[in-house]
Amino acid sequence: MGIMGKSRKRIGQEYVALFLQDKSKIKQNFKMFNSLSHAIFFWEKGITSDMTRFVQIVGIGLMLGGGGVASAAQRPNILFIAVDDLKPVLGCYGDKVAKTPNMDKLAARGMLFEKAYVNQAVCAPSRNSLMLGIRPQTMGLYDLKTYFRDIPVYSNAVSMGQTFMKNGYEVESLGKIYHASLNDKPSWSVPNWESKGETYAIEENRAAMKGEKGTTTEAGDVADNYYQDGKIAEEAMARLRAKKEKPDQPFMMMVGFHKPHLPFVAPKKYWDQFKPEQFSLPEFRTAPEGSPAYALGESGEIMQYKKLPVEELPFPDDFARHLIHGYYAATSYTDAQIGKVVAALDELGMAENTFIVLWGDHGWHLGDHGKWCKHTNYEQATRIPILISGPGIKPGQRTTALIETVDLYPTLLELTGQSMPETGIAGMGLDGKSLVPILKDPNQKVNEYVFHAYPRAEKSDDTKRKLIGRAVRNDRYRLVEWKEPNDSAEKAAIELYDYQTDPLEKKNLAEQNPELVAQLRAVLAKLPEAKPQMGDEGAPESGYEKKAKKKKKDKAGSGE
Ligand SMILES: [Ca+2]
Repeated sequence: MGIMGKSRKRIGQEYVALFLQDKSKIKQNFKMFNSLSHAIFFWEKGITSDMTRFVQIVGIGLMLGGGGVASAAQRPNILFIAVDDLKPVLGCYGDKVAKTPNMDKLAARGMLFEKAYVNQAVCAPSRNSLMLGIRPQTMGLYDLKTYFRDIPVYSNAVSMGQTFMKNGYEVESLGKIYHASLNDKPSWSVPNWESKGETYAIEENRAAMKGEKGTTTEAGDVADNYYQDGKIAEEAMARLRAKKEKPDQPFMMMVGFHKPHLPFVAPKKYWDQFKPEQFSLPEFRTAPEGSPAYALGESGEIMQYKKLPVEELPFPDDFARHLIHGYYAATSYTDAQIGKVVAALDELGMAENTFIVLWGDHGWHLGDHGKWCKHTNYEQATRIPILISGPGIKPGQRTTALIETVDLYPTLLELTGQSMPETGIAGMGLDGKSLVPILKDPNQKVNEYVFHAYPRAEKSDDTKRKLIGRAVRNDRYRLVEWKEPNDSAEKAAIELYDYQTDPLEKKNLAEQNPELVAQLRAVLAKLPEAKPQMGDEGAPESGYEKKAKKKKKDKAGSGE
C-alpha cells in the first residue's frame, strides 16, 4: 500500500511512534531533510531501515506541503489544558479527599510528573514562561502589567503559538492562556475566545461585588454552564467538532480554565460531594523559623475580597476550613469540564493522533505557614500538576524526574517533530529542555535542578529595595537567594530547606549548612544574573519608559 493512500492519522501515528523510538537518529536526519530537494533526493535513493519510514513520512509531507519544513499534514495535534491556580491536590497525586475523576483518568492515559515546578508562582509571568520558554528572571518580567512586546528587545519574541503556526498548525486559545490584559494576539491563528459566564449566581453576592472583588466563595444552585468554565468547555467541544471536518489541518488548541482561582465558586453539587469536617487544617501555620521577614509576603489577594470574618490574618478555623472546601469544590467543577472536553476528543476519534497536556499555572497556600494564595518561592506555591498523554506514550506511568514549566515548549516541539525556533527571543535560546526522554522512560532525568523566582519589595523607614528571590530546587533541597539584581553576593539573604527531614518548611537551615549553601549558590551563579523588572529604573536596554510615556501621550491625545 502506498503511503499516499494512508490517512493523516495513520501516518501521524507511525511518525510519532518512530520518533519516540529513536530521537537522536531523527534529530540528526531532520536537519538533512529541511528542504524539498533533499527530501526528494533521499526518497528516490530509497534508503532502507528505519530511516526509510522517516524519509517516506517526512519526504511525502514535504512534497505535499511544498514548503521548507516537513508538512503539517502528518503532524499530531495538541490539546493543551491550562488550569488557573491548580495545585496537585488531585486524586492521581495521592490526595485522599479530592474528587477529580477526570484528571485522574487523564493521568492514567500517560505520564504523571510528580515533581513539576513553575518558574514564578503568579499568573502573568508563569504563563509568559510557558508560551516563550524563558524564565521570568532571564527576561526581567515578573509583574502582571508589562506586555512583553512593549519591551523593544522582546518585541520580536517567537511564542510557542507562533512556532506552531509557522509549521502549519492552526493555533487557538480559549479562556485564560496569557494573563487577561496581556493576551498576545500574534500567538493565535484566530483571536482568543473568552467566555462571558457570570462570576456569581446568588443575588446577594452579585450585589456585594459592585465591579470589584466579591465574596471568596459561592455554591450556586446552577448548571455547569452558568459560570465561565462550563461555557469554555462547551466552546472547546464545538471547536473540536469543527476540527473533525478538517482532518488534514493539524491543530494546537489551548483551553484555559479559570477555576480553582479565587473566588471559589462552583455549582452546589460540587460542594455537596464533601463534608466540611473532611478537611483538616494545615499542621504548620507560621513562617519558617529563621526566614527573612519579607519571604512569605502578605496575603493581599484574598484580603481584597468581601465578607471576610476578620480584617487581618489569621482566619478563624471554621472559615479556613470553608475556604479549603471551596478550593476542592472549584477544582472538582473544573475537573468535570476537563472531562467533557477529553470525552469529546475521544468520541470524535481524534485522541489517537492528539497529545493532551494538563498544566496548572502555579500552586497555592491553603493556610500553610499562615499564608493564603500564591506569590512565594515555597513548595506549596511552586509545585504544580503536569500530565502528558498521547500517541506513543505508555499509559499509567509516573516519574519523579524534576521538571519546570519552561520545559513544555521544547517538549511539544519535539513531540510534533518541529525544530527549535531560529530567532528565539532577543538572541536567547529557550531555557527549558525537552521531556521526550522521560516520556519514553520515566527513570530518565533531564534536569538536576529546576529554577524559579519571586520579586519582593523590602520596605522600612530608610530602605526600599526591590529584591528578587532566585530559587534552585533539586531532589532534596531548595535554596533561595534574595538580593537586588547586581548586588554583591555577600548582600544576599539565604534560605535553605531540606524536604527529606522538613517537608513542611519549618526551619531555614542555611546558617547550619555553609557548604551546601555554597554548592547550591554556585549552581545559581552559573545562570545569568536575574534582571530587574523591565520598565523599572535601572533595568538595562528596556527602552520601556520611553515607549510607555509615548503610549500615555497618544492615549491622552485620542481622548480615551
Ligand atoms: Ca494563576
